[in-house]
Amino acid sequence: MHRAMELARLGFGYVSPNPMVGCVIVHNNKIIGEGFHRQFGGPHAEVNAINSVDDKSLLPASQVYVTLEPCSFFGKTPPCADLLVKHKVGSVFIANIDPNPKVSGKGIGILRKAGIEVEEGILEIEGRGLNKRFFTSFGKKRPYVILKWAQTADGYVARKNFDSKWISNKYSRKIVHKWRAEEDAILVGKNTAMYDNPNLNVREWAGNNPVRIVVDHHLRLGEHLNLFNREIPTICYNLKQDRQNGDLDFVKLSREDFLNELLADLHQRNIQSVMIEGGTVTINSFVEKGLWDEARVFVADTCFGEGIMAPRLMHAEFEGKETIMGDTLTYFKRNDIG
Ligand code: AOF
Ligand code: ZN
Repeated sequence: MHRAMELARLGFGYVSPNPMVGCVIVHNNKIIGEGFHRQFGGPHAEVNAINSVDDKSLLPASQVYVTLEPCSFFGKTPPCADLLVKHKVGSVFIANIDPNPKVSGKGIGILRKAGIEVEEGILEIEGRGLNKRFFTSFGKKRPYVILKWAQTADGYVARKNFDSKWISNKYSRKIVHKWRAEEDAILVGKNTAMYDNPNLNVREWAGNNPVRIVVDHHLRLGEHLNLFNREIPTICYNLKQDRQNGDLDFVKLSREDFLNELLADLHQRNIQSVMIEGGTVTINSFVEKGLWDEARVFVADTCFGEGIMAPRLMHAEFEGKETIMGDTLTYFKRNDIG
C-alpha cells in the first residue's frame, strides 16, 4: 500500500478534481503490475495496473492494493470494480472508501457480491492526507484552503509603502511556483493585486497554471493589471456586479457572507483547493472565519523595522519546519477543535 501511495502521488497537479490513486498487483509476494491515475479524464489506476500485467492468468491468484475504493459508475471511464470482477482478481486491499456519493461503498459492494475478498482501511490516515483536497471538497463542500506568506524576522510582509520585494530568497520563490502548479486556484486581495501587480502564473516550475482569483469589493482595480490580461482564467469577486467577459469573470457576493459564498462558488466550479497568497487583510479575514486548513510561512533573516504587519494565525498547530538557504519555512495546520 505504501508503494501504491507513492505511485498515486505521481499524479499530483494533473488529476484534479479527481483524486490521486495508485494501484499495485502482487502475486506470490512479487509485484507483477503497477499503475496510477495520470491525468484527469484518463484511465484510472486499476486500469493502468491491470494493463501492465504481462501474464493475466496470474490475476485470480493475485492481491490488488489500491489507495481508493474502485469506482462503480460510468464517468469519463467505465467502472473499475467491474474490471476487477472480470479478471477475477483474488483479493482487494483498499486504503479509503471513495467519498464521492456515486461510489461510496458501491464499489466494495460489487467486489464482495462477486465473491472477491475485500479489506479496507489499510493506511487510511495516510490516504486521507494524500487526498486532503478531494476529501475536504466532499466533506466540507468547499475547497481546501492553504495560506501562504513571507515575512521578515521582525514580522512585516511589506514596507510602509507596500513594497514587498526581496523578503524571501529565490529558492523559496521557486518553491512557491511549484506549489502554484499543485493547486486548482490562487487568490489575492485588492492591495496585493494593486501594489505587487502579480501575474500569479507558474513560471519557475513545470506544471499547470491555477485559476487566478482576486477579491476587489468595490471594483477599484484597473483592468491594465497583469491579473486581468486574460492569459489564464480569472475570477474577480466583488460587491457590485456579475459580468462575464471571456476568461474574466466578475462575481457579485453579499457583504454579510462574502467568504463563505466565495468558497461555495469555487466549490460549484469544481475547484478543490485554493492557495491564498496575501495580503495581510485578506489572509486575516480567512483566519477570523476559521476558513483555512493549512499555512506555509517563510521567515527571512532580514528586518524592516516598520511596515505592514504579517497575518496572525488562530488555532494553529505546528506541523514542521525546514530551512531554505537562510529562509525558515514553517508549516501549520488548523486545529479543528478551535
Ligand atoms: C478509481 N480509480 O484511479 C480514480 C477514481 O470521470 P471518471 O470516470 O474519471 O471518474 C472520476 C471519479 O472516479 C472520481 O470522482 C472518483 O470518485 C473516482 N476516482 N476511482 O477507481 C481511480 N481516480
Ligand atoms: Zn475507477
